[in-house]
Amino acid sequence: MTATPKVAAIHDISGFGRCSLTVALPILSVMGVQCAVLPTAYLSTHTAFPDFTFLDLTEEMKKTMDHWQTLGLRFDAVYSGFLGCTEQIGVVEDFIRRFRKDNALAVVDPVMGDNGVRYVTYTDEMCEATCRLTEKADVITPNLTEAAFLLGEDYETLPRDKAGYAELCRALSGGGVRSVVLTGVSDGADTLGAAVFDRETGQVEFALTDRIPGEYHGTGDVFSSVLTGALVRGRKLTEAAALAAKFVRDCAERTFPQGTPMREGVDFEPLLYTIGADRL
Ligand code: PXL
Repeated sequence: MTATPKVAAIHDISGFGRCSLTVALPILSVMGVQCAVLPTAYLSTHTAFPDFTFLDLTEEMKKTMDHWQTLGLRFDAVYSGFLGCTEQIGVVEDFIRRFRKDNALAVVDPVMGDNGVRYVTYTDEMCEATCRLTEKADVITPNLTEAAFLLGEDYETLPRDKAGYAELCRALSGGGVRSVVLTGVSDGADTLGAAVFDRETGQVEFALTDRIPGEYHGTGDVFSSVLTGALVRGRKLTEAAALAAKFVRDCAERTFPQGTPMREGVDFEPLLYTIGADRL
């Protein structure tokens, strides 16, 4: 029996709204991955709801890390996402330095915005620090908005074809030192998925599915969580991206006919079994 891999997930807890830790934890667990959580903030809902509450947990993160160090904990992957303030970017860098096993992966989802717009809690300073954090990563999972921020380009004028996405991936890879999974890409109206630059092969491949209507909140987190789980379970990057793209697509297909508000995310719970550890 091989040991269950351990991932440290560093994201906020949004109490309601299906994103960040409320998707990462169930997804990693069902995939047969032990998920330790280091919450960055507690919000009543994610930031697309009006009047959300926000509790920054930076001090608690630092205390938790000191405690975990006394226990000698080490992780097979560090997986970060939505952060609460600029200081936390340094805290995540410190976490990667202190807690990753040799050859462990640092998966950084450089969460900053979507649809060309920054999330309301993200400042210029946080975005600059997030760009710096991506330099410590083995794999980054930006959407097109975040890619524009990382590259200092205009979202509206980013290329929207396969050759262009391949160029973006290469630019985001920092000269090929990190793998890039660029999400929310399409090669026409009917497809959606990711462009994948694998630093091991130096190639860009695509993980596309048919496009289901709807723009659900938190699907970036669902995608990156499945990707991370599949990677620590030994899948190649393109296979992991294909599994993640299919799961998001299947969840959206199940959700759309229900007519639930997009901000409540995808109805992923009944489909968790499809990515269960026994199927990987
Ligand atoms: O899905 C990314 C995300 C995570 N956490 C919070 C968010 C968002 C996107 O809006 O608001 C709190």
